[in-house]
Amino acid sequence: MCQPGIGDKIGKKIDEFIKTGKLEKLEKIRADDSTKAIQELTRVSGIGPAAAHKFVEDGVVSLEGLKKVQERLNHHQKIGLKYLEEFEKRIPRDEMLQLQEIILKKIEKYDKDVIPTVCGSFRRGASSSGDIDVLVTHPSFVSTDTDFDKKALLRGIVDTLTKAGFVTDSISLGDTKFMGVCILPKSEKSLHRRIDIRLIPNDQYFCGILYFTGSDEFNRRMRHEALEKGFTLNEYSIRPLGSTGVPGEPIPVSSEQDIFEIIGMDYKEPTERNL
Ligand code: DCP
Ligand code: MG
Ligand code: MN
Repeated sequence: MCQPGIGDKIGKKIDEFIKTGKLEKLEKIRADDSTKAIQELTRVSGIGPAAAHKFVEDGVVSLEGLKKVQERLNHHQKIGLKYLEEFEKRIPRDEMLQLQEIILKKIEKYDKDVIPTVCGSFRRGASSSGDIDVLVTHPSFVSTDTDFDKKALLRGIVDTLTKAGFVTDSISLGDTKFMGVCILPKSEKSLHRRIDIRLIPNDQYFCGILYFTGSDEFNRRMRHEALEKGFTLNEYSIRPLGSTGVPGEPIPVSSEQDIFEIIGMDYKEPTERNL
């Protein structure tokens, strides 16, 4: 359909638009733009791909745009936006050691029976970490006990760390999981860091520590190895699989070594779990 003033290229585009109602090349540019926008928005802690997609659909396509619609952000996302640059910086090991010292000291002072362990990449000996993953347990908290006041214990720990000027913000506080923000108190140039504290029943502590020490790839391989030996392993327990594939009761364990032994694996130190 060549008309005077309309070249072959444009003519083809007009044909395509009339036939399909859209232009493939334009659609591709649009898709690229929204992929970029989604990537930018997911830099904010609390904004996953689904939430980012929704913002983009509504025309919010940049961090600048996001700042203008604060009222549409939930509490987690507000904190994520507030500390965006700081959360993107990794935590040097030297600072992790100082953060750990405060955590252990303050928790010990609050309740000497509470056992805290800093897990994640830090426990694997990493030279820097993305966040702080803390697991705590208490001798009188077992998974079968429904009377133990978990909420009071976790709240007590969080309050203590907040009063110390260590925890600066709470993202969420449940019965057994706190997500928040912390900083080295009285240190001028230190940054706000993401911290998670999980309260784990005593009988599940070692499966919890194993899981939250990672790496996630190491966990995948170990779970796979467990299955091959007829066990199912997760962050709570290790259980034998019967011939029908139905998991039995959790096997009692009193160390990480026990878990490796049950599976018939050589023990791996946390520093050997960097897969
Ligand atoms: N984990 C897992 N599978 C996931 C997420 C987490 O097995 N999908 C476990 C293994 C991780 C641990 O939880 O090591 C902590 O999760 P992080 O995301 O904090 O990962 P790391 O601490 O290993 O790395 P980073 O330094 O980035 O925080
Ligand atoms: Mg971590
Ligand atoms: Mn983490």
